[in-house]
Amino acid sequence: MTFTPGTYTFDVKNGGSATHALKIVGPGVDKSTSDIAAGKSATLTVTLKAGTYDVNCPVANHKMLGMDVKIKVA
Ligand SMILES: [Cu+2]
Repeated sequence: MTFTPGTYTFDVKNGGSATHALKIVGPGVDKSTSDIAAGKSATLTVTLKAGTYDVNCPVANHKMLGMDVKIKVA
C-alpha cells in the first residue's frame, strides 16, 4: 500500500468482537487511537512524510498475532 505525503484521517471501525485500536509509527509519527470496543469507531489523524510506517493494533499481543502492516509513503 503506497500513500503520497500529506495529512490523513483514518476512520476505523472495529467490526470484530474484541477490543482493538489503531497505532501508526514512523517518521515524525507515534500515535494511537484509544481502545475501540467491538462495533465502535474512531479516527486517527496523522501527517505522513516519505518513508515507511508501521500500522498495527497495540492491544495485548494483537500485533504479534498479525494485526500489523507496513505502508509506504513516497
Ligand atoms: Cu487488536
